[in-house]
Amino acid sequence: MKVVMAQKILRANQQVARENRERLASLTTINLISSPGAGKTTLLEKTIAALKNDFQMGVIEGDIYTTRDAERIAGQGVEVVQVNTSGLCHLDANMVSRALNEIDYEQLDLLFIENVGNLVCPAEFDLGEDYKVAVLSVAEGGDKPAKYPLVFQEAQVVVINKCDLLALSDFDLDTVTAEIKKIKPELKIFPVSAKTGEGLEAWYAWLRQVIREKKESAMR
Ligand SMILES: Nc1nc2c(ncn2[C@@H]2O[C@H](COP(=O)(O)OP(=O)(O)O)[C@@H](O)[C@H]2O)c(=O)[nH]1
Ligand SMILES: [Mg+2]
Repeated sequence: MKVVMAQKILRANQQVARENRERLASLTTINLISSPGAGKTTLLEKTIAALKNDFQMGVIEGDIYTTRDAERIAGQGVEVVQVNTSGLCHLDANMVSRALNEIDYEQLDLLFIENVGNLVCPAEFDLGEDYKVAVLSVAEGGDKPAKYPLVFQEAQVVVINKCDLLALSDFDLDTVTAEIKKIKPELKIFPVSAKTGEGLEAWYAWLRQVIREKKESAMR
């Protein structure tokens, strides 16, 4: 019975995700997924500060109970909508649909969705995004891709954050990169430190590229 229920929920989610994708046809939407504390909000703060002169950005902040991340993002001067899941461990397409009713998304170039901190559940739910970006941090240990492969299978991009801590840990960047590629060879990987800024230029360049590509395809 449980399996049938889960399939029904996922099928219903897929339908709403398709509707979200249609609504978001003119902008780029990025769904950020990671364990709690990997650095999603810090990466967003840095990214918004770096790109806000060139692009209109908005953020949907998923959180279980608090508004702390939304307050951090609002400090960057972009439009932010908070979604509290009241205990649920992931965002679903319905929650994003309701959040879209609260944001003037048609005037945006780039919409970030910070998912609830969890490396497992969010991977199953299509929100209508263009890209899922998995954020893995050096502090979590290099075994996480092999232990939680689904999020890496579903993602198109992996940001390996907290590279400033590499020298202090046994996280081996080459080994972990190889493990990630074993799960999905075409994944793009950006080793960065959201704290020091190391590696972020390549991440920004990728964002600029996908924003341009989406606009071109929307005009066709
Ligand atoms: N050393 C280091 N700490 C970081 C980095 N990025 C984020 N942090 C810290 O990690 C903690 C969690 O970051 P946060 O952005 O809230 O993670 P989130 O839960 O994924 O949104 C905070 O104390 C950040 O200051 C980084 O690149 N290097
Ligand atoms: Mg956060």
